[in-house]
Amino acid sequence: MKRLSTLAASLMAAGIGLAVTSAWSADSLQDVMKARGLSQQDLLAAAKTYVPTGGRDEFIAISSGGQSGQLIVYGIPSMRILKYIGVFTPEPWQGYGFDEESKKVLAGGRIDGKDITWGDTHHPGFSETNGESDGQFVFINDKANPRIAVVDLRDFETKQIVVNPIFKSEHGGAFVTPNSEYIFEASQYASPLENKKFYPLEEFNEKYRGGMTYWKFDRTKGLIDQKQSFSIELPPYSQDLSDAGKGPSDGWSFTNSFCSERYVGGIEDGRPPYEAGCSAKDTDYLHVINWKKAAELVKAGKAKKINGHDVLPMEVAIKEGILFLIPEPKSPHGVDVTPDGTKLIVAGKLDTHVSVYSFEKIMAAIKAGKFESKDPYGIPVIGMKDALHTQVSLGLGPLHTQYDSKACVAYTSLYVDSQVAKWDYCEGKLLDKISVHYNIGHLMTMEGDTSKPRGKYLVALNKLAIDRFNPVGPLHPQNHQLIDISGDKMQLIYDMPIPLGEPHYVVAIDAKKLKPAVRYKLGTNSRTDEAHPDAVKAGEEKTVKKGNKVEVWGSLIRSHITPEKIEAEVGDEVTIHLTNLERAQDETHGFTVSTYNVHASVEPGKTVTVKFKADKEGVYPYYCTEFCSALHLEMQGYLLVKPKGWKATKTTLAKGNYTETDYKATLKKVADTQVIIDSVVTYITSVNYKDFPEVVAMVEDAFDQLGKTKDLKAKHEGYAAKKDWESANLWAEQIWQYQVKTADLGLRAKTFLEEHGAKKVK
Ligand code: RUQ
Ligand code: CUA
Repeated sequence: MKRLSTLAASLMAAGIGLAVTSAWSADSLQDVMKARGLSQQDLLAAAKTYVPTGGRDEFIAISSGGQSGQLIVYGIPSMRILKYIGVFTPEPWQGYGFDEESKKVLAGGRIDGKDITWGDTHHPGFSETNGESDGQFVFINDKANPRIAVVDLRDFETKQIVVNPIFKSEHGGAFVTPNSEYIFEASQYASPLENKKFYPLEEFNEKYRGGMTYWKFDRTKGLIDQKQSFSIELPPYSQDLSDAGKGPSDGWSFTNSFCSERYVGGIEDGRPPYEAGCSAKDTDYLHVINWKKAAELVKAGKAKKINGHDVLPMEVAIKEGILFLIPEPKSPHGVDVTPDGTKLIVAGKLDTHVSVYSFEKIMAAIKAGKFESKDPYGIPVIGMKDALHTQVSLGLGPLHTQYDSKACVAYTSLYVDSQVAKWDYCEGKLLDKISVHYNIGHLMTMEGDTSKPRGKYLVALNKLAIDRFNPVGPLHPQNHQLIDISGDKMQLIYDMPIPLGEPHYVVAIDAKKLKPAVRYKLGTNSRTDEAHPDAVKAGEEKTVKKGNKVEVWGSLIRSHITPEKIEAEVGDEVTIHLTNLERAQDETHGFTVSTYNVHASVEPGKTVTVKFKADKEGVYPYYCTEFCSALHLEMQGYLLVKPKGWKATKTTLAKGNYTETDYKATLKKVADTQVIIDSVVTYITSVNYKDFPEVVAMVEDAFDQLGKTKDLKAKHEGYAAKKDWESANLWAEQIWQYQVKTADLGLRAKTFLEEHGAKKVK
């Protein structure tokens, strides 16, 4: 108990005073520990991961969403999920795949004329500058349908999907060269590169091929330049994970392989199965490729075109001395270049050893022309002994390696042992081990695959969760476990269930490196980052009907959709462009039309288009799908789809029968609300609000809203003079609507200022 109270005291000293704060105000820290059965260890873990309300995480992780075809964004150390990003799969919240702009992005991923609306995402990779993550872009691959996507981190939206023109599957991507010159990917299951004609498995060795594709990244456009990209033809070994050289090894890339036996199964014909034939030999091949030289050879015209894409033939790569193999222990998985670029670590799944290769030794062997043999395709093979720095036995099923900020320290996942090993790769000795739950695949340290790892935390991505969470049926959540690696001993501090896909790999970046926008420039197509040709400013809204086409240029602002009705004839093609006119932070409006399968998420400044055929006569409400304001539910309208040649028989709308008393009551409400607004304005202008850009935006927006009431006073007074109490009352009511929005913003600004310690000004 004594130790306990010391711990409690120190936690309180560190500002984590459960005993004095609100949630369990009646309890002491000890009471809570007792009631919830928590140990000191648990409390420490909680203190290390807890981010108080309004607090921010130190690192941002972007994880593969596995078979969901999405990305998952979460904070470290809190492990709070911040966002899913639709990438290969439609994502309705963001309107991804339900508006025209994002449909174009998804269409970039069509294969053989077919929409492919899912993806098997594996390895996200940040764009890099000088070997460090720069926080500008993230790239992600699709293993099933070989594709790579580009996500812009200014708005966390997918901007491009490119299809690999010669592969049929791809696992070893997306890897990034130290200055994001190329994003590369390795094919996985060999297939004929042209793949237009059938070749039987009997012709596997001759007609099937593997390969590496180097996608040229145009940083200024933020897009992959498909014309400047190229591939290298490789033997039909199953190329796997890869990594780019850095520092001294910059210009080179390294790729593992398995099934270099080139076994093709055939249990149906009485042959041993795939898994036996694909792991028969003791070694597979590490591919060592000089991509800088390959790019020059392609420029010099040494490539041939396959499916319109530049492919450097194997013979050319061999002849020009840019392609080598090195044996590596049985069925390896990850290859990870050390932060200083001098070594690469390969883990052999079916071997307890982790092999540390020396880049210097590899270069020396190449320079001396010292090869032990050639593979069946004539590629020179460097002897394993001539390339190894050391080998260390770490445990069963080593898979992937990540690096610490401390020199020579690495972490390797042990799949079979369900452990993480911490070890020294310079000295070749084991330092520590920790158990994880269960069957770890990838692991990730903060910026741990870059030239400047940050240490601090490690995330274990476990393949099985088994008993870690409340059961939710046979399909279990995934388990990301957070481990504190700041001390000598690793400490497990958090279990995070992920309810989406199998997130193979995740990367994390210092949160300070990310600078996402809070709004778009008014009228932006967010998928191209260009001015949207169909954007409108307030007052420019219009609807045009031409033949069987109805086109609407509308706008959204609290709490109003312009237009309020859209009229069409059955069979018309309806196109609706919507611009969100808001400038306030987080004032997103959504838009949908009943039963037409369209949805848009329109963040401040964005312009979005939805399109459909009004193929059935009837009445279709449309509305805003985000609860954006007190009058959100009233943000509505009607699409009226009339039969051809329809004629109106009744031309007046139903009345509300308002009286003079109603009008007077509304005027009083308006006057009372103005008093509140005035008091808020007095407060805001009495402090240094101009020092808070967030507040300045809110204030501008609030005055915008209030500005709209200007002409309305004359209007309602005019109607009142004519004793048209219906119109007088409703126009006065409209003033109040704007006041409510103004007051809402004003109060938000006031709260913000109070919470951020605004100071009085004279
Ligand atoms: S995978 S568990 Cu990278 Cu797709 Cu290794
Ligand atoms: Cu706009 Cu709800």
